[in-house]
Formats: sequence, structure tokens, C-alpha cells
Amino acid sequence: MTSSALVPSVPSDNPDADRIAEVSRNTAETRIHVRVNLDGTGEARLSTGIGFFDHMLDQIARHGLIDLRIECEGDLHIDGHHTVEDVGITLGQAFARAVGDKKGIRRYGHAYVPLDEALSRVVVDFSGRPGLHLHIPFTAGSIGGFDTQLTYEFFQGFVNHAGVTLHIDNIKGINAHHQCETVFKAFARALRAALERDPRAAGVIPSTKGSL
Ligand SMILES: [Mn+2]
Repeated sequence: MTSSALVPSVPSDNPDADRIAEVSRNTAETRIHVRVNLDGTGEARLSTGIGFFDHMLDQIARHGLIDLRIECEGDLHIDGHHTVEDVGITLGQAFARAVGDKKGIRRYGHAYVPLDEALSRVVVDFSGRPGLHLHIPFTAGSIGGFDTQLTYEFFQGFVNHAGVTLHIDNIKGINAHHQCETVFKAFARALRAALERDPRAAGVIPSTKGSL
């Protein structure tokens, strides 16, 4: 049984207002509260109970200039699966809500980010159509107790609920911590680029369809 409480985002009639949304999602497996400000400064308050996962979510805030509050009490006595997947789902819901009708945003964003020997590229489209194309040849199964397979679960949850097309490629990397961190940093930079307001397209929905 899932319950989601959606706190209304700020009205979109002011094109300069901060884009803020809050979502609570409670199931028998996880209890999650997320607050995002897409026009923030990169401030993060994170407690998922998985240290490395918090470190990755921190990259989204810092490099996306997104204020992020994520509290999760999950069934970590089983493993990290439900926690990571459900944080992805809830964060995706919060993004969809904060982005609103997508008027005036750039819609597309991409970034290459290196960290020493590792290099990743992330391309995002706020298309309204969920699609994940993820290629990360992880060199280890676990990073500080974080199961690297859960990277896919996080992004699948996010994509499904944010309604974005996401292409993620880790191009090079030997150290798995570096591989994962370059993916999250590139994701953050791509989000920032896509969600930025385009002054040449103020009030315009960036699609020939007229809606996204
Ligand atoms: Mn690190």
C-alpha cells in the first residue's frame, strides 16, 4: 500500500519564482520525505542510512545547484534495494512537480564529467516520456556497502516518475567509486543545464507539440 502526499509547488504565474516541491511517500518498505528547490544553491540535508548513497545524492545538489532534503527510513535490515529505488521514485515525483509545465526551460542538458581516470557522459531530455539507457561497466559489486546494481534501480525510479529520457554512459574508469561519482556529477550538471530558464524562450514550452 503506497501513499504519496504531494505538497503543491509554488504557483507558476511568476516566472522568476523558485521552483520548489515536497513529496512524502510511505510504504511498508520505506518512509520517505523529499523537498527540492531547483533554483537553489546546492544545499543538501540527506539521511538515507546508506553513506555512499548520501554522498552521491550530495553530488546532485552541489553540482546541480539544487537544494535537496531527503529523509528515508527504509528496511535496511533486508538490504539497500527498497531504500535506493524508492528514493529515486520520490525524487522523480518531486522533480515532476517542481518543473511544472516546463515553460521557459532549456529542456535538454548534457555533461561530461571526469574524476581522475574515470569519465562519464549524461544526456537528459525533459520529454515527458520515461526512458533509461544506462551503461556503466562497474569494476566492483559494492562501494562501501552500496550495491552498485542499485545505481540502475535509482535512475529507473527517477526516470519513470520525473518523465525524462536519460542516457548514461560511463566511458572510462578503473575505480568503482570514481565511476559512480562521475555518473552522479554528470547527471547533476545535465539537470542544471536542462532546467535552466532560457531568457530567449521565456514563457514558451520547448516543443513543437505545444506541451511536454
Ligand atoms: Mn567521492
